[in-house]
Amino acid sequence: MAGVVVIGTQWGDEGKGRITDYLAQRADVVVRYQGGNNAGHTVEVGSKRYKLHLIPSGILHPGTTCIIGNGVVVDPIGLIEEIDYLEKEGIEVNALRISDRAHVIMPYHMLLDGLTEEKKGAHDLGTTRKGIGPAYIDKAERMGIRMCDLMDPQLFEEKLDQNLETKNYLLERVYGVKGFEKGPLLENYLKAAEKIKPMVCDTTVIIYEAAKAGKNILYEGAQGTLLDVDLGTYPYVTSSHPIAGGVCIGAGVGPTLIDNVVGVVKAYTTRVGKGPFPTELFDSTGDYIRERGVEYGTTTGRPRRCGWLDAVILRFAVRVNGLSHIAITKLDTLGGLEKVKICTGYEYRGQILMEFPASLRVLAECKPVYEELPGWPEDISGITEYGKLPQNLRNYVERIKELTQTDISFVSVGPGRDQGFELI
Ligand code: 2SA
Ligand code: MG
Repeated sequence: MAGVVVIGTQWGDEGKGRITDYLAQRADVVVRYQGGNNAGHTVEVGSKRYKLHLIPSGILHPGTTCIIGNGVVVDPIGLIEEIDYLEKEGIEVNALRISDRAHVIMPYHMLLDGLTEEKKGAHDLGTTRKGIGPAYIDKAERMGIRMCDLMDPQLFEEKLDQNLETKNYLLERVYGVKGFEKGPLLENYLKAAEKIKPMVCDTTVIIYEAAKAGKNILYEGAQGTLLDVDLGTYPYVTSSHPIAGGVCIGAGVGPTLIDNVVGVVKAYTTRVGKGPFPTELFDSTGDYIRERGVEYGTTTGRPRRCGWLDAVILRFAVRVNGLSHIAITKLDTLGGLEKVKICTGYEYRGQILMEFPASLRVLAECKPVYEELPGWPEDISGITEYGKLPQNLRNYVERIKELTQTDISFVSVGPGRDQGFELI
């Protein structure tokens, strides 16, 4: 396995948590490299369902070192809540490490996230309001507070003073809302710092040494390719790099130490938040998929927009991530439909586009060109062998392989650990 990256090929929620959980059985180290607690990964183990936001899914495997890398933005209060939740569930978190270079999400980031969205009115992005964008803005503007700063009370106070000066100016003079008082903020954050201090370190050393020792390292992406700030459907994107290239920067590891990139493909497409979505369904099939697939945001509870699988997007994801393999999830959700469709190209002003366009104006005008395949009405819940799954389901998988020219390494037909099939 060596260095393996798991990324989302669509707009997030492809079931990466499930695939990571599966691969984590063999991993020594699992690393999150971007995003923050805007992510929502659902993993089912037996009859238990775990919802993770910031902590790598590898935490559910005892003995696996879990790393929150430098490219992640960390809300320390949210992190402690997640640690407490896992501990209450009887999960050990001793093997969690947090990069001393990771940036800290502050309460003013969350407030500004909401205020900016409201100010944008009809042009809002539909963010999770977790402060992700504003925290990455501060990082790029070189105003951010990092974990290593938070661990040093005096330095933290200095940085907080500097930040509150500009943030309170913005909040009070531009948005007309009350700014933050230093006292309670300082107290809460220093208390949180004390709790997470034993976990904060230079995580690049752990990763490098593990890679050199031939250990298995899994890099767990959050969100998806089309939410990447450079390659996604900008501006309807998140502020980080969910694509495979984000691993090098966000984990502090060189490309020579990465061996494989697995792209997770949900058997259909979903999106939360705004922005064009060519294969979106507004009819009862869309509702059928949403209800059967429980397509509601893990973090915000928002209903997800649902549509057919889009091979234009998949080919784009294969290219920009250099995918070596594809893992297909949630094929069971499409069960019961008489016919299923795959978009193979876009019709745009009388032309057929085969590549995903940069301009959202173009994308908004694209009409999907579909091919139709027969569905699989059979009950597949008890099937434990890939070869025993309905022929039509396997044909659908085969068609994805042809359209993407990429090997399918894993197929899942349910959330349970026994409902997945390794194909290679
Ligand atoms: P943000 O909060 O700045 O990252 O929002 C910017 C856009 O990125 C989208 N985004 C997501 N899309 C899918 N899943 C995400 N995680 C949660 C989940 C989301 C939830 O697993 O369901 O619970 O609603 C996620 N995080 C960010 C977001 O919708 C914006 O379009
Ligand atoms: Mg999710």
